[in-house]
Amino acid sequence: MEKLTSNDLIQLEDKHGAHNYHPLPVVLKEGKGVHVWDVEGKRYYDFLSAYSAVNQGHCHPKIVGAMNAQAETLTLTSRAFYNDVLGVYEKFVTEYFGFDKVLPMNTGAEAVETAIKICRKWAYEKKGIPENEAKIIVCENNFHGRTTTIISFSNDPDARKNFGPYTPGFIKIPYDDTAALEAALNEDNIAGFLVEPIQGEAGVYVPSEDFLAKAKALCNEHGVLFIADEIQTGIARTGSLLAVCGTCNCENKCERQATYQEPDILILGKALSGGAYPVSAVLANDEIMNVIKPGQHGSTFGGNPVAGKVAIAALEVVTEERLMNNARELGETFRFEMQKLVEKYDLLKLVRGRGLLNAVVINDSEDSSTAWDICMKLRDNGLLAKPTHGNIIRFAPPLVMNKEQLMECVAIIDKTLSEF
Ligand code: IF1
Repeated sequence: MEKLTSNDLIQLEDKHGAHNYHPLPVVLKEGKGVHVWDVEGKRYYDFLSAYSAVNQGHCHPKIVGAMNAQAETLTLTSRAFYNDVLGVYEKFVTEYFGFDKVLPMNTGAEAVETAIKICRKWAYEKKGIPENEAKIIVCENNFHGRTTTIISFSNDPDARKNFGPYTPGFIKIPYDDTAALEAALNEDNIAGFLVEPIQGEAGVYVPSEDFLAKAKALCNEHGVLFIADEIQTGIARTGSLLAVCGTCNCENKCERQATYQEPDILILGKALSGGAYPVSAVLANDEIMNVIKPGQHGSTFGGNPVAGKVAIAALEVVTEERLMNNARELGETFRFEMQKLVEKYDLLKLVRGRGLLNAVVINDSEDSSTAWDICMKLRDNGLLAKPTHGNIIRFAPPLVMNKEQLMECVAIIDKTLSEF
């Protein structure tokens, strides 16, 4: 079979695949660390990291090694039987994040759905909310996944239009608005508050320093579960193990620092596997997690041996390679350098973010193609990034990047902007 070019492969996807994405026109063939290569052999810096799933870098040898070894031994037993990996993984991950129990799933959306089910069941069986009356507070401009229930509480028209009828039982408040949260908490039958510690897809909105602490305290006061969706912000991306840790600079794991707002339910995904395999997880303590009894929730692949081994390796890499500290230090450097470009180019309006989850806002209208055009030029200059909504470009390289590579990327961004 003759070698397929990038265009051949784009045509294949266009003809045979659903058109549920509009990718940047680049066809990737290989990844290693902070780099990816296209079909023609051109090398790029990856500044998206598969939406923060590849925090540990592409094809990390320790993670791939763990996956391959388990894949040749036992890939899947289902939960109809026990296996020799799941319990070991469950102990590892619950101790790593400091919770009694974990419910293992596969994708982020499945984990969010699982958290919603646990929260509702807890509300009926522990809090005494009348059945089918539980309400969960969410934030405007949230992104928690693409299932019908999750898009039911989205306000993004693209994510929800013509997918009705919608799941009831959700109340929306503005993000980072403690007063609105307090008002909503005073309504009847509130079971939980589901929140992204930083709103990723909305455009990397970092809330006020005290928002999460106040939200957690208010939820405690009202007997409502504080549910943190750390699928994108977790696993060292924001410069600490979890974004709910606020400003703590944990060396290896989340010490119980003053700023650490322990969620009642913690939702993880993406970099939990380093991008090697679909692994997600819901963590909670016994008084919440034990509402789930045998036969009440599950998944064919949830907690499979490959996922367990991959996740252990992925989390060990975070600790061994001090990715929290690297993300924190490089993130500060990146925002400092981007601020200089904001002052240099009126094309850049502002830079914001925490750790290595950052975004720049382009000084043009939401519906202009400028952000896209800049990403196309960045691609030509060897750096891959993609706009989120309209005029915002997210910059999120793998957390294994070093300072020299980061400065080379800053130079690429500078050069690209000078070409506009
Ligand atoms: C897409 C971005 C979107 C997430 C948070 C749950 C999920 C995600 C905070 C669901 C997934 C992905 C999905 C992907 C693009 C990307 C994304 F914000 F990361 F950029 F869409 F908003 N909670 N985010 O970020 O996890 O089921 O995908 O494993 O759907 O286009 P999933």
